[in-house]
Amino acid sequence: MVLVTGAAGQIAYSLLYSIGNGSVFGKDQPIILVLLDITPMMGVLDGVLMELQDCALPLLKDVIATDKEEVAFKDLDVAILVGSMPRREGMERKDLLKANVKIFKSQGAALDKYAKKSVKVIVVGNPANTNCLTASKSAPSIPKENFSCLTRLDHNRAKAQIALKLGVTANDVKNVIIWGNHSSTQYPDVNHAKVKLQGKEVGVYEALKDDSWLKGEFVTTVQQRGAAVIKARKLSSAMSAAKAICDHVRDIWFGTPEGEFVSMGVISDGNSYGVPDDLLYSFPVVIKNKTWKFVEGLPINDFSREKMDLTAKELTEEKESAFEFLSSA
Ligand code: NAX
Repeated sequence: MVLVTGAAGQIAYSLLYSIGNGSVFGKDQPIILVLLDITPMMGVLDGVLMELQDCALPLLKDVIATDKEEVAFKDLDVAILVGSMPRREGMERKDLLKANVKIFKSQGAALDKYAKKSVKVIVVGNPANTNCLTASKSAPSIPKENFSCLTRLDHNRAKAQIALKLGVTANDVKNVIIWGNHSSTQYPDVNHAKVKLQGKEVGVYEALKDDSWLKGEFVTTVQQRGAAVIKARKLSSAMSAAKAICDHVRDIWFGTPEGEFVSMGVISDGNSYGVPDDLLYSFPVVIKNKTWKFVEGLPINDFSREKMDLTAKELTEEKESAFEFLSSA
């Protein structure tokens, strides 16, 4: 059982087909898809349901479309929480956070009550890190390690920028890191990244020989890529977001390749990379047997340290505001 929320939205429109055709959970894993959206979107959701049926996907055993949490969260193996309250013009950051705390508190409680205890929860809806933390805090019977938020799109953007610059494909670039918040304070770090050039693995700094680009334009391009897509498309990233969700969930399900790590927002333990305890922060992780572990012992230089602390500070502030709303909601 796999739930996608925000199922009538634009990311889901790309995502549902990939889940249904076996690109995420494998070509021999039958799937029941549950689609949740809010009541006013039920008409649109009906159209999505019809289209999914019309895809005639052999692995898709059933599709359930609903606006009820008690139906949507029942017996789930995986919950992909895409739906959230979007920022409207003139809306204050705090008001946006407050509206989302309400949604993710309610969905966390529904996970706690109805889903399997082994459920893997992936939060995409923004502010993704803090929404993920809110859901986890509202689902105390589910291990907090089962919750993660999407920073894989940022990770993929970083890989792609390096690949473009070197004239290779994204597959030839590995071990980039996104640290921190899925926001413009995130820090894309390629100090530990490698690129395959003429069959040999080389460090990205060594391969590019352009430190000022790597420390300047590269970082801001990745940080602001979401805004650049909105400006150009008049809509936010959807195809690339759906692809990143597939990468993220597939790695949880099947593990990361030997010698490679990926970025995802997970709960900090206070002992890793100087990040304060109990923050939902994006780290480099490896995954095996559906369990993630921090990549340990990477040396952090002063340039990185400063950027990692800055995004931690933003997340700490978001967390404090969210917790205020959480206790008063
Ligand atoms: P859309 O506005 O197209 O779709 C969102 C859908 O969520 C709508 O159908 C809406 O009715 C539904 N929804 C709202 N509240 C809900 C609730 N309480 N329960 C169930 N459904 C609810 O947005 P879309 O482009 O699909 O983006 C979805 C979310 O992903 C946004 O919050 C967006 O900011 C976020 N993103 C996060 C990314 C990440 O890397 N973490 C990248 C892409 C994307 O920007």
